[in-house]
Amino acid sequence: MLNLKSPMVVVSNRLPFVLKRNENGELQRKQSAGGLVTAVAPVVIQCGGLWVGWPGIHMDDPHQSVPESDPGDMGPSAGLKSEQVVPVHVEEQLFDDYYNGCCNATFWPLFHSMPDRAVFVADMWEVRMEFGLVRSAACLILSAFDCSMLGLGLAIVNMSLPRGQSYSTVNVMFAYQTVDALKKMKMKNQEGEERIPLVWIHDYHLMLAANYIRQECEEQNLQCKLGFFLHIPFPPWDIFRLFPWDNEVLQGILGNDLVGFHIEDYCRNFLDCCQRRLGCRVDRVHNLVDVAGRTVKVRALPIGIPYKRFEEMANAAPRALQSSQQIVLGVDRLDYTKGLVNRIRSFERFLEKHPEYLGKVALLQVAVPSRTDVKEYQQLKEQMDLEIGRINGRFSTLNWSPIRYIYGCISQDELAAYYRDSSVALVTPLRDGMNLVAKEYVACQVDKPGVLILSPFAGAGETMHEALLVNPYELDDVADTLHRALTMPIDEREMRMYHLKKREQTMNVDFWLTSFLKVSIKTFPGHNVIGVH
Ligand code: ADQ
Repeated sequence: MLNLKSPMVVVSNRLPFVLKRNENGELQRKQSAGGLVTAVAPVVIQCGGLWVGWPGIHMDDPHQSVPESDPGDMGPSAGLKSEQVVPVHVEEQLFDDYYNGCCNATFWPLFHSMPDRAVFVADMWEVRMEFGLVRSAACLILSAFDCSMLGLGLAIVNMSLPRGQSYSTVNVMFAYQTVDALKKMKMKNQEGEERIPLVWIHDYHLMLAANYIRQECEEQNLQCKLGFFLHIPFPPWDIFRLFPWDNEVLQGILGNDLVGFHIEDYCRNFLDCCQRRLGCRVDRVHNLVDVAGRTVKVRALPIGIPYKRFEEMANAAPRALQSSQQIVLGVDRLDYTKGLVNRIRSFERFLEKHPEYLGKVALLQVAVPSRTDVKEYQQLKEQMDLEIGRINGRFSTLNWSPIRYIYGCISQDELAAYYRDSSVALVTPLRDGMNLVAKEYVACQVDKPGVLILSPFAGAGETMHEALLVNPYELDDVADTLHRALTMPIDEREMRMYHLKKREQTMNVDFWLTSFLKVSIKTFPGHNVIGVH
């Protein structure tokens, strides 16, 4: 059980829910159910903390407050009171430039070591504008919002902020809102003890926010500690240095006191970059970086899943797959990093090599629509449709098709049943920070266990040693490994799954959160800000 003495302020691109309008036009919360929200929201609620993020909707009146959750809402962030939520309203065009332009068109492919897909446009980044100027502009926008002068706010966005400053401007807006909320927080508890808030910034959307928060807090004589967690890989120096403004990103991340990555490899990459690009003194034994008179702690903190919840869902869910065929399962966001096209081509290769499986095995691919307004993602969808159509056209019979394809979101219960009832999970991203699907599959093996096939290019490949590891670029390797999985004796499956389950059960999402907080305590000695019981 986690019990925080000091408040935690989570800063992430999105709030733990999105706002939607109901048929009467009223705003309502729609819960997000990801692992991060499930683990972190209860802690924020318990310690009277805050969650700063984009509400998922562009509001006509940004002055409007976030509604309380519906009375029947049982989601993990339902207990988060309206005053604990700090929505960051960003004008539509600016948000598009920042999110689709810089975050998804530049950082996402680059950090996944796919530089050919990355767009390096000065207009989308350019951060050389003095912090003071960016801040003044952002503050002007926000104060215009405060006065409900939306028209003026938007005019300022269009006039004084060339599109170039989208990433830094939005980071400043998040920082400004965070500091504004910190100002209103009580810094002492009932016993008169100091409560120094821990600000926990998440992911590649907000890599510059820490220094802005730090500077603003110094100016306003406020205290806080800053932690950061990157959910995607941190690439090697040779890839990272392709980004023309690489030093600014490094300095931005180093604005934090504690920096967390999923695995040691990413920590090493980050330390390399700090040393080679910024010339920082780096302690590779203790994973420390010296910068501007401070020491930043860098840690591998692999994220886990709410294991028990998935296990319970798998135990309770009715049978989902009624067919007598064996199912090979893929579950992903439709993203080019997930290796979906390679995967279905590997399955085609498997059918070519093992025609005895025709009519007996099917690949069930569930793909959640993602970033659907981006051209590259639309092209991937078209490519998937074409390839699946081609393979199904080639092998299908009257009663059987080799690939079943669901393009959409499915409920967690249904997902748990799919995991449980599949013989094999094919988790073969070309590159992935961690990959939670591999872990969820393991948690749901409550019946006769299936086999996990996993790419070593996912962070999960670092620890899930009992999975069958395959190179997703080698179609024959994947096809042969799939054959091995389908013919694996039950005792080997049980033995492998036993160890996989044991590890994920322990290293679940609460363990991840506790580890982060424990490192925070050690990072901020003397402040005694957090108690972990
Ligand atoms: P993602 O890239 O989104 O996360 P992943 O870790 O696989 O990737 O998580 C996907 C989540 O979406 C899973 O919880 C899964 O259950 C859910 N999901 C997938 N398909 C679904 C469907 N059709 N319907 C409903 N739910 C579906 C980023 C990084 C990862 C990192 C996580 C957490 O890219 O590498 O593991 O953050 O840090």
